[in-house]
Amino acid sequence: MEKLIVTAAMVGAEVTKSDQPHLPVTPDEIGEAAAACRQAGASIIHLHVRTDSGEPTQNKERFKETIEAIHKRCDVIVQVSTGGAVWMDTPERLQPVSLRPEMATLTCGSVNFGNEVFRNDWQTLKNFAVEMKAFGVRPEFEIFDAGMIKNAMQLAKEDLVEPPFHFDFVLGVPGALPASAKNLLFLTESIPSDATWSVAGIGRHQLPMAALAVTLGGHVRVGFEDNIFYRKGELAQSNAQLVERVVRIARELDRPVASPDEARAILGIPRITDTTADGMIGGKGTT
Ligand code: KMH
Ligand code: ZN
Repeated sequence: MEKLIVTAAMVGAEVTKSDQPHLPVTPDEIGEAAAACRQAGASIIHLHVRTDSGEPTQNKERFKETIEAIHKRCDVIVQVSTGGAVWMDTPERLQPVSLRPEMATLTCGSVNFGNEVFRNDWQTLKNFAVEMKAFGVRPEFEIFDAGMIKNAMQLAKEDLVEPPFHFDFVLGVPGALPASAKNLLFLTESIPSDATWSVAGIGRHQLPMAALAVTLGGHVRVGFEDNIFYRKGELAQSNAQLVERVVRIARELDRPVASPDEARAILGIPRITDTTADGMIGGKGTT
């Protein structure tokens, strides 16, 4: 089995400080939390950012400042969210892609999202793929329901995305595909055999889905975006605490954990060490 890639989804767009007092919000808080997750074994940070008052935003400058705060402290792969929040339109959601981060998410279809609808029609998918290709950003396909795999493969057929492909199965969102072993196996068997995948279980499903992925040879996403608890009735103390637990499980199961450079090799992302004119380290500079 490949080494295990652990992604920390530390912020998200929905959780508030009143839900989870340890939620990192400012660029410095996010930078510190990323360094702690890296120390614990995470190699990718799935990144959302917030305004000073804690609202989700896709503001390019805020992303730039936050990515700098992360890379000042550690060498993780930054994967920017293009999902943003459900009410955001395409231009707003796409803003951080022009910073040329190493990765960005690409949600592969529309889905009910609790009481809301997370809209990603076919034209939106194509726009996102074209933009990511133009800026040399590696997409991670976000799969909330089984039919979304077909859309991802259609993007490939139209040459809008290039292999190697990496999928993230987000399971257990109310209104989308439930988190179960059967569903996870079905999804893993529905993607190309040379693709890589991770799983993000929502809420109480985070831990069992992570343990399954460790044993099946997949990769894992944990963090407050998907789950704020350590166990039933007990809030987690930090994002790093959730990463540490997965790393302990992997260690017990003899699955070594990937460093950021090892994760880059597994995902086929070139290692870029340049410090660009505007000081971005690890990414590919800004426009
Ligand atoms: N906040 C969700 C509506 C992503 O980051 O790409 C979408 C989301 C997916 O979080
Ligand atoms: Zn997200």
